[in-house]
Amino acid sequence: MQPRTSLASWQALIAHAKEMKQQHMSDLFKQNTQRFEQFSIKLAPFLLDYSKNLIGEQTMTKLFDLARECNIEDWREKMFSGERINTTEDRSVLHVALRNRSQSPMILDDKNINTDVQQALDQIKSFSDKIRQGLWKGYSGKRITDVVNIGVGGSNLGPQMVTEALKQYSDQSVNVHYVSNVDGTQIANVLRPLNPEKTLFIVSSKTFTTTETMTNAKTAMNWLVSSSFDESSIAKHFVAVSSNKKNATEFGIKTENIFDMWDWVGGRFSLWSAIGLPIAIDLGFDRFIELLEGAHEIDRHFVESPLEQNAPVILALLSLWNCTFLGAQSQAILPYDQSLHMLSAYLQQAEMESNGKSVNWEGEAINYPTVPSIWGELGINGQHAFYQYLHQSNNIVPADFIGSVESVTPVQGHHETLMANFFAQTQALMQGVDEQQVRTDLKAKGRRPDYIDKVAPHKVHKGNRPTNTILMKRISPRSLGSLIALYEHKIFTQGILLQICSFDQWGVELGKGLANNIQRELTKNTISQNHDSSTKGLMSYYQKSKSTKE
Ligand code: G6Q
Repeated sequence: MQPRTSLASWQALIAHAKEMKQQHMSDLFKQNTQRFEQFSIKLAPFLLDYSKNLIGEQTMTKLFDLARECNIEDWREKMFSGERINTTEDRSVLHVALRNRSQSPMILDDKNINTDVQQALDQIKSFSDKIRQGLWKGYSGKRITDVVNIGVGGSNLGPQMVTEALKQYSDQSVNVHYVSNVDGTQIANVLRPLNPEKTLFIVSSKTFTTTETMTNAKTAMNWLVSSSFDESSIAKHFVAVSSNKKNATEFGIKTENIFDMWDWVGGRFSLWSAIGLPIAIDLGFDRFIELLEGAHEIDRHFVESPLEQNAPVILALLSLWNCTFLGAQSQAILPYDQSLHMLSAYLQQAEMESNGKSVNWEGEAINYPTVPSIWGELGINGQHAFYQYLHQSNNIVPADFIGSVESVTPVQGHHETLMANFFAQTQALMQGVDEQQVRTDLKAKGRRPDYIDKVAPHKVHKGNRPTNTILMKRISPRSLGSLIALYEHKIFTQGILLQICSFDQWGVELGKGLANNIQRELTKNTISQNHDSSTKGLMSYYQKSKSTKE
């Protein structure tokens, strides 16, 4: 297939990148006092300032030319109209239908799937209301006080990230917990303070085959039955979210307790479906709908705005510019809002599982750098840890800074300190501090010339490090929905620009099968001679150490 490198706009960007590498952003800001106005977008849920990137007007023109040569608008239309753009799995990609609040028809295989979505929402409402109002009783007639979501990856990260982000909106009528790790320590710690009579489990697994989730679910069932002494209690304490009803039923979950999922919703895009059940239980159904509405608002923006004003498209183009054309290899997500403390983990999955691939749609090798690795941490914590690397290492790490105008939990004197850091960091990453400035500052502090000569090079900050700033008004179900959808569409656009199948995850599937053989050997205390010497050596050490008493 025609590689992206053969496009005129791609070649123009390669040449342009060479020129731009000679520029410093602080000069660009001096030359053009309108940079902020020119390179920022104000939308209802947030402001996106992308002026602190190594870009000029020409850069953006060339990037938009590329977007047009890549037919971004046609691809967007294909996704929203239910074409099977997940070609390797032969599936449509319609998570946008889950939050289609305008009710415009979403047609899949000649059927309007809005009806299915509405039924699922009705089921979520009815169930979450019952739990929250104490009408759903456990086996001994007591109301449910604790809900434990058992799931991993896409069946965990989205709901948990949202629950954590919107803690202040929870009335705590029910406590929601998450178990994702098959390390027994996690489930043991979660269950220790809980009462089986008042605990309900949601087993979230699209495939209902994921070993880690099944193992945790079995442990939870045993925990319940060892208290109730009655297998029929499972019906009152277990529900499932899955597209594999057969497996869920065989596992022991009643058909009427199974919430549907569809193959046109990818795991990492599924928090808008019944996978979001713990969110609805924690916050109430109305708040869950607000989350969907916020996402829908950005869906409309993505579909209706011209590319030049389209926030997800711009974020995708800038990622491409920074990584493929300027050579950055990783990207940091740096929230300055405690609510978003799980955002980088969530986006790590969303972007890396979607676009961390090296062949194009036809399976041909891609011979140019594609997407960065995504990492990050709350900004303030990062400042006292890895920001050293961001400011002074030889590797340039583009970063998204995300903050809020208002805190959801205002505490006198805190927010201004937080936000002062937020603004100061992107300024410093952009401007840097040159040697002359360092020397002047040291001299002003009365330092001796020999000390200045010795220390000055260490205090130079080259600057010219790209950042995007996303400034939310306030974290709320609605604005969080918008923020997540912004990144979802960025990732979609990035995949199209790079010709990557964004909606499969063969690397994850590989992991799902890999451990099975070894697990059998570990259980039987044997080691296959077919393993390499390292794996054999490690397994042998493990097995011997287990049987050795200290
Ligand atoms: C997400 C991935 C992956 C998946 C988990 C759990 O897009 O496919 O993270 O969500 O592996 O899978 P199940 O929901 O099938 O248990």
